[in-house]
Amino acid sequence: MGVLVPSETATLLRQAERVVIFTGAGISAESGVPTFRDALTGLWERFDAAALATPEAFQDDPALVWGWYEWRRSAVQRVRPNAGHEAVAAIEARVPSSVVVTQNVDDLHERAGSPAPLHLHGSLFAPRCSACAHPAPLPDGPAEEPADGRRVPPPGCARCSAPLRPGVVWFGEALPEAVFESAVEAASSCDLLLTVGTSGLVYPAAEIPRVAARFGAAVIQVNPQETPLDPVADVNLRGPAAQVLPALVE
Ligand code: BV8
Ligand code: ZN
Repeated sequence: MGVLVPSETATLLRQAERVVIFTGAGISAESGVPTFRDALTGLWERFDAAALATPEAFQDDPALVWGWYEWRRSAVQRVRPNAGHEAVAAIEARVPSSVVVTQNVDDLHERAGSPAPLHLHGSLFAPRCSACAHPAPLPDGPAEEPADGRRVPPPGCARCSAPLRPGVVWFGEALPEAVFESAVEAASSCDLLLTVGTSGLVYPAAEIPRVAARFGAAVIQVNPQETPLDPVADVNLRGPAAQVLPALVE
Protein backbone atom coordinates (compact mmCIF):
# COMPACT_ATOMS: atom_id res chain seq x y z
CA MET A 1 0.00 0.00 0.00
CA GLY A 2 1.33 3.48 -0.90
CA VAL A 3 1.91 6.21 1.66
CA LEU A 4 -1.34 7.74 2.85
CA VAL A 5 -1.69 11.44 2.20
CA PRO A 6 -4.61 13.30 3.71
CA SER A 7 -7.22 13.62 0.95
CA GLU A 8 -7.57 17.32 1.59
CA THR A 9 -3.87 17.73 0.65
CA ALA A 10 -4.44 16.04 -2.70
CA THR A 11 -7.50 18.28 -3.16
CA LEU A 12 -5.41 21.39 -2.33
CA LEU A 13 -2.99 20.36 -5.09
CA ARG A 14 -5.78 19.57 -7.57
CA GLN A 15 -7.42 22.96 -7.02
CA ALA A 16 -4.19 24.97 -7.18
CA GLU A 17 -3.74 27.16 -10.25
CA ARG A 18 -0.25 28.54 -9.56
CA VAL A 19 2.15 26.09 -7.85
CA VAL A 20 5.76 26.48 -6.72
CA ILE A 21 7.71 23.30 -5.97
CA PHE A 22 10.75 24.12 -3.78
CA THR A 23 13.24 21.29 -3.45
CA GLY A 24 16.40 20.44 -1.54
CA ALA A 25 18.87 17.58 -1.35
CA GLY A 26 16.26 15.22 0.16
CA ILE A 27 14.42 14.82 -3.15
CA SER A 28 17.59 13.34 -4.68
CA ALA A 29 18.37 11.13 -1.66
CA GLU A 30 16.33 8.17 -2.98
CA SER A 31 18.27 8.37 -6.24
CA GLY A 32 21.38 7.68 -4.18
CA VAL A 33 22.77 11.24 -4.10
CA PRO A 34 23.96 11.89 -0.52
CA THR A 35 22.24 14.91 1.06
CA PHE A 36 24.41 17.80 2.04
CA ARG A 37 24.21 17.00 5.73
CA ASP A 38 24.82 13.27 5.36
CA ALA A 39 28.37 12.24 6.02
CA LEU A 40 30.00 12.29 2.59
CA THR A 41 31.04 8.83 1.49
CA GLY A 42 34.42 7.26 0.86
CA LEU A 43 37.42 9.51 0.43
CA TRP A 44 35.34 12.59 1.10
CA GLU A 45 34.08 11.68 4.56
CA ARG A 46 37.13 13.32 6.15
CA PHE A 47 36.10 16.67 4.63
CA ASP A 48 33.41 19.05 5.82
CA ALA A 49 31.16 19.75 2.83
CA ALA A 50 30.34 23.24 4.04
CA ALA A 51 34.09 24.00 4.31
CA LEU A 52 34.76 22.73 0.79
CA ALA A 53 31.84 24.70 -0.71
CA THR A 54 33.58 28.06 -0.22
CA PRO A 55 35.64 30.49 -2.31
CA GLU A 56 38.44 30.16 0.27
CA ALA A 57 38.70 26.39 -0.28
CA PHE A 58 38.90 27.01 -4.04
CA GLN A 59 41.54 29.70 -3.53
CA ASP A 60 43.60 27.41 -1.28
CA ASP A 61 43.35 24.21 -3.29
CA PRO A 62 41.54 24.44 -6.66
CA ALA A 63 42.57 20.87 -7.56
CA LEU A 64 40.87 19.47 -4.42
CA VAL A 65 37.70 21.50 -5.00
CA TRP A 66 37.60 20.48 -8.68
CA GLY A 67 38.13 16.86 -7.58
CA TRP A 68 35.16 17.08 -5.18
CA TYR A 69 32.77 18.61 -7.69
CA GLU A 70 33.76 16.31 -10.53
CA TRP A 71 33.35 13.31 -8.17
CA ARG A 72 29.85 14.57 -7.31
CA ARG A 73 29.04 15.19 -10.98
CA SER A 74 30.15 11.66 -11.97
CA ALA A 75 28.09 10.25 -9.05
CA VAL A 76 25.00 12.13 -10.32
CA GLN A 77 25.61 10.84 -13.87
CA ARG A 78 25.56 7.26 -12.56
CA VAL A 79 22.13 7.56 -10.92
CA ARG A 80 18.63 8.22 -12.21
CA PRO A 81 15.80 10.56 -11.24
CA ASN A 82 13.39 8.90 -8.79
CA ALA A 83 9.57 8.81 -8.53
CA GLY A 84 9.71 12.07 -6.57
CA HIS A 85 11.36 13.97 -9.46
CA GLU A 86 8.89 12.35 -11.86
CA ALA A 87 5.91 13.38 -9.72
CA VAL A 88 7.22 16.96 -9.75
CA ALA A 89 7.35 16.88 -13.56
CA ALA A 90 3.81 15.42 -13.59
CA ILE A 91 2.56 18.34 -11.48
CA GLU A 92 4.21 20.79 -13.88
CA ALA A 93 2.54 19.05 -16.83
CA ARG A 94 -0.85 19.30 -15.13
CA VAL A 95 -0.70 22.79 -13.60
CA PRO A 96 0.00 25.34 -16.36
CA SER A 97 1.48 27.91 -14.03
CA SER A 98 4.01 25.94 -12.01
CA VAL A 99 7.65 26.72 -11.20
CA VAL A 100 10.33 24.41 -9.79
CA VAL A 101 12.80 26.23 -7.53
CA THR A 102 15.66 23.96 -6.50
CA GLN A 103 18.63 24.30 -4.17
CA ASN A 104 20.15 21.21 -5.76
CA VAL A 105 23.07 21.36 -8.15
CA ASP A 106 22.27 18.01 -9.80
CA ASP A 107 20.35 17.65 -13.10
CA LEU A 108 17.78 15.09 -11.91
CA HIS A 109 14.79 17.45 -12.23
CA GLU A 110 15.77 18.11 -15.85
CA ARG A 111 16.25 14.40 -16.57
CA ALA A 112 12.79 13.70 -15.06
CA GLY A 113 11.23 16.17 -17.53
CA SER A 114 11.08 19.47 -15.63
CA PRO A 115 11.55 22.03 -18.41
CA ALA A 116 13.33 24.87 -16.60
CA PRO A 117 14.01 24.46 -12.89
CA LEU A 118 15.37 27.60 -11.21
CA HIS A 119 18.75 26.59 -9.74
CA LEU A 120 19.26 28.95 -6.78
CA HIS A 121 22.68 27.43 -6.04
CA GLY A 122 23.87 26.79 -9.58
CA SER A 123 24.71 23.47 -11.18
CA LEU A 124 27.44 20.84 -11.35
CA PHE A 125 26.95 20.97 -15.13
CA ALA A 126 27.70 24.66 -15.72
CA PRO A 127 31.39 25.42 -15.09
CA ARG A 128 32.33 29.03 -15.79
CA CYS A 129 35.21 31.47 -15.77
CA SER A 130 36.05 32.72 -12.26
CA ALA A 131 36.72 36.21 -13.68
CA CYS A 132 34.38 36.93 -16.61
CA ALA A 133 31.77 34.20 -15.94
CA HIS A 134 32.09 32.99 -19.56
CA PRO A 135 30.52 29.50 -19.72
CA ALA A 136 33.11 26.69 -20.00
CA PRO A 137 32.88 23.13 -21.34
CA LEU A 138 32.52 20.27 -18.84
CA PRO A 139 35.97 18.96 -17.95
CA ASP A 140 36.74 15.58 -19.50
CA GLY A 141 39.06 13.30 -17.65
CA PRO A 142 39.55 10.10 -15.67
CA ALA A 143 36.32 8.27 -14.79
CA GLU A 144 37.94 6.72 -11.75
CA GLU A 145 38.54 8.91 -8.74
CA PRO A 146 42.15 10.10 -8.38
CA ALA A 147 43.84 8.66 -5.29
CA ASP A 148 43.90 11.84 -3.20
CA GLY A 149 40.71 13.27 -4.70
CA ARG A 150 42.58 16.03 -6.44
CA ARG A 151 42.33 16.49 -10.17
CA VAL A 152 44.23 18.86 -12.40
CA PRO A 153 41.94 21.88 -12.93
CA PRO A 154 40.79 22.37 -16.56
CA PRO A 155 42.67 24.88 -18.77
CA GLY A 156 41.86 28.59 -18.33
CA CYS A 157 38.98 30.59 -19.78
CA ALA A 158 38.80 30.62 -23.60
CA ARG A 159 37.95 34.33 -23.49
CA CYS A 160 40.22 35.78 -20.80
CA SER A 161 42.36 32.78 -19.72
CA ALA A 162 41.46 33.23 -16.00
CA PRO A 163 40.96 30.01 -14.00
CA LEU A 164 37.67 28.13 -14.48
CA ARG A 165 35.44 27.24 -11.51
CA PRO A 166 32.52 24.88 -10.82
CA GLY A 167 29.19 26.57 -11.66
CA VAL A 168 27.80 26.45 -8.13
CA VAL A 169 27.11 29.16 -5.50
CA TRP A 170 29.50 28.79 -2.53
CA PHE A 171 28.81 29.84 1.06
CA GLY A 172 29.42 33.57 1.33
CA GLU A 173 28.58 34.13 -2.35
CA ALA A 174 25.50 35.92 -3.60
CA LEU A 175 22.85 33.85 -5.38
CA PRO A 176 22.35 34.59 -9.10
CA GLU A 177 20.22 37.74 -8.83
CA ALA A 178 17.79 37.17 -11.70
CA VAL A 179 17.18 33.55 -10.66
CA PHE A 180 16.51 34.49 -7.04
CA GLU A 181 14.21 37.34 -8.10
CA SER A 182 12.20 34.97 -10.32
CA ALA A 183 11.91 32.54 -7.41
CA VAL A 184 10.69 35.26 -5.05
CA GLU A 185 8.27 36.52 -7.71
CA ALA A 186 6.86 32.98 -8.19
CA ALA A 187 6.61 32.39 -4.42
CA SER A 188 4.81 35.68 -3.82
CA SER A 189 2.20 35.01 -6.51
CA CYS A 190 1.48 31.28 -6.12
CA ASP A 191 -1.53 29.79 -4.35
CA LEU A 192 0.33 26.65 -3.26
CA LEU A 193 3.98 25.96 -2.42
CA LEU A 194 5.27 22.40 -1.95
CA THR A 195 8.57 22.31 -0.05
CA VAL A 196 10.27 18.92 -0.50
CA GLY A 197 13.43 17.48 1.06
CA THR A 198 15.02 20.58 2.49
CA SER A 199 16.25 21.25 6.01
CA GLY A 200 15.33 24.91 5.50
CA LEU A 201 18.62 26.01 7.09
CA VAL A 202 20.41 27.71 4.20
CA TYR A 203 19.61 31.33 3.44
CA PRO A 204 18.44 33.22 1.49
CA ALA A 205 16.96 30.11 -0.24
CA ALA A 206 15.07 29.19 2.95
CA GLU A 207 13.17 32.48 2.59
CA ILE A 208 11.20 31.11 -0.39
CA PRO A 209 8.60 29.04 1.52
CA ARG A 210 8.27 31.87 4.04
CA VAL A 211 7.56 34.38 1.24
CA ALA A 212 4.81 32.11 -0.12
CA ALA A 213 3.20 31.80 3.32
CA ARG A 214 3.42 35.57 3.86
CA PHE A 215 1.56 36.17 0.59
CA GLY A 216 -1.20 33.77 1.63
CA ALA A 217 -0.26 30.62 -0.27
CA ALA A 218 -0.95 27.21 1.23
CA VAL A 219 2.33 25.47 2.13
CA ILE A 220 2.75 21.68 2.13
CA GLN A 221 6.01 20.20 3.44
CA VAL A 222 7.29 16.73 2.47
CA ASN A 223 10.13 15.54 4.72
CA PRO A 224 10.60 12.45 6.92
CA GLN A 225 12.03 14.72 9.62
CA GLU A 226 10.87 17.83 11.42
CA THR A 227 12.45 21.04 10.09
CA PRO A 228 12.33 24.78 10.95
CA LEU A 229 9.72 24.98 8.15
CA ASP A 230 7.19 22.91 10.18
CA PRO A 231 5.48 26.01 11.61
CA VAL A 232 5.44 27.64 8.16
CA ALA A 233 3.63 24.66 6.57
CA ASP A 234 -0.13 24.19 6.70
CA VAL A 235 0.39 20.45 6.15
CA ASN A 236 3.46 18.40 7.12
CA LEU A 237 3.64 15.06 5.26
CA ARG A 238 6.19 13.00 7.19
CA GLY A 239 7.60 10.65 4.60
CA PRO A 240 10.12 10.18 1.80
CA ALA A 241 9.52 12.19 -1.37
CA ALA A 242 9.62 9.22 -3.73
CA GLN A 243 6.62 7.73 -1.90
CA VAL A 244 4.67 10.80 -0.80
CA LEU A 245 4.80 12.83 -4.02
CA PRO A 246 3.44 10.11 -6.34
CA ALA A 247 0.59 9.54 -3.83
CA LEU A 248 -0.14 13.28 -3.96
CA VAL A 249 -0.43 13.39 -7.75
CA GLU A 250 -2.33 10.08 -8.14
C1 BV8 B 1 24.93 34.40 1.10
C2 BV8 B 1 25.94 24.75 -3.68
C3 BV8 B 1 25.58 36.68 1.19
C4 BV8 B 1 27.32 24.26 -3.39
C5 BV8 B 1 25.03 25.44 -1.53
C6 BV8 B 1 23.62 32.75 9.76
C7 BV8 B 1 22.26 32.95 9.56
C8 BV8 B 1 21.71 33.05 8.30
C9 BV8 B 1 22.53 32.92 7.18
C10 BV8 B 1 23.87 32.71 7.38
C11 BV8 B 1 24.44 32.63 8.64
N1 BV8 B 1 25.76 32.41 8.51
C12 BV8 B 1 26.07 32.36 7.19
C13 BV8 B 1 24.93 32.55 6.52
C14 BV8 B 1 24.78 32.60 5.09
C15 BV8 B 1 24.81 31.20 4.50
C16 BV8 B 1 23.91 30.25 5.24
O1 BV8 B 1 22.71 30.26 5.05
N2 BV8 B 1 24.51 29.40 6.09
C17 BV8 B 1 23.70 28.47 6.85
C18 BV8 B 1 24.42 27.12 6.92
C19 BV8 B 1 23.44 29.06 8.23
N3 BV8 B 1 24.32 31.37 3.15
C20 BV8 B 1 25.18 31.72 2.19
O2 BV8 B 1 26.38 31.81 2.34
C21 BV8 B 1 24.55 32.03 0.85
N4 BV8 B 1 25.08 33.28 0.39
O3 BV8 B 1 24.32 34.48 2.13
O4 BV8 B 1 25.63 35.43 0.52
C22 BV8 B 1 25.98 37.66 0.18
C23 BV8 B 1 25.01 38.55 -0.30
C24 BV8 B 1 25.40 39.50 -1.22
C25 BV8 B 1 26.73 39.53 -1.70
C26 BV8 B 1 27.65 38.60 -1.24
C27 BV8 B 1 27.28 37.66 -0.29
C28 BV8 B 1 24.92 30.97 -0.18
C29 BV8 B 1 24.35 29.64 0.24
C30 BV8 B 1 24.55 28.64 -0.90
C31 BV8 B 1 25.61 27.63 -0.53
N5 BV8 B 1 25.68 26.57 -1.57
N6 BV8 B 1 25.09 24.53 -2.50
C32 BV8 B 1 27.38 22.77 -3.27
O5 BV8 B 1 26.36 22.08 -3.44
O6 BV8 B 1 28.52 22.28 -3.05
S1 BV8 B 1 24.03 25.12 -0.19
C33 BV8 B 1 23.93 23.43 -0.02
O7 BV8 B 1 23.45 23.22 1.28
C34 BV8 B 1 22.91 22.81 -0.91
O8 BV8 B 1 22.80 23.38 -2.16
C35 BV8 B 1 21.63 22.98 -0.15
O9 BV8 B 1 20.98 24.15 -0.51
C36 BV8 B 1 22.09 23.15 1.23
C37 BV8 B 1 21.67 21.95 2.00
O10 BV8 B 1 20.34 22.16 2.24
P1 BV8 B 1 19.25 21.04 1.84
O11 BV8 B 1 19.09 21.01 0.38
O12 BV8 B 1 18.09 21.33 2.69
O13 BV8 B 1 19.91 19.67 2.23
P2 BV8 B 1 20.19 19.12 3.69
O14 BV8 B 1 21.15 18.01 3.56
O15 BV8 B 1 20.46 20.26 4.61
O16 BV8 B 1 18.76 18.55 4.15
C38 BV8 B 1 18.22 17.45 3.47
C39 BV8 B 1 16.80 17.34 3.96
O17 BV8 B 1 16.18 16.30 3.23
C40 BV8 B 1 16.69 16.98 5.43
O18 BV8 B 1 15.71 17.79 6.04
C41 BV8 B 1 16.21 15.53 5.40
O19 BV8 B 1 15.33 15.23 6.48
C42 BV8 B 1 15.45 15.48 4.11
N7 BV8 B 1 15.36 14.16 3.49
C43 BV8 B 1 16.25 13.13 3.56
N8 BV8 B 1 15.80 12.10 2.81
C44 BV8 B 1 14.62 12.50 2.26
C45 BV8 B 1 14.33 13.81 2.68
N9 BV8 B 1 13.24 14.48 2.30
C46 BV8 B 1 12.37 13.84 1.48
N10 BV8 B 1 12.57 12.59 1.03
C47 BV8 B 1 13.67 11.89 1.40
N11 BV8 B 1 13.85 10.63 0.94
ZN1 ZN C 1 37.08 34.62 -18.52
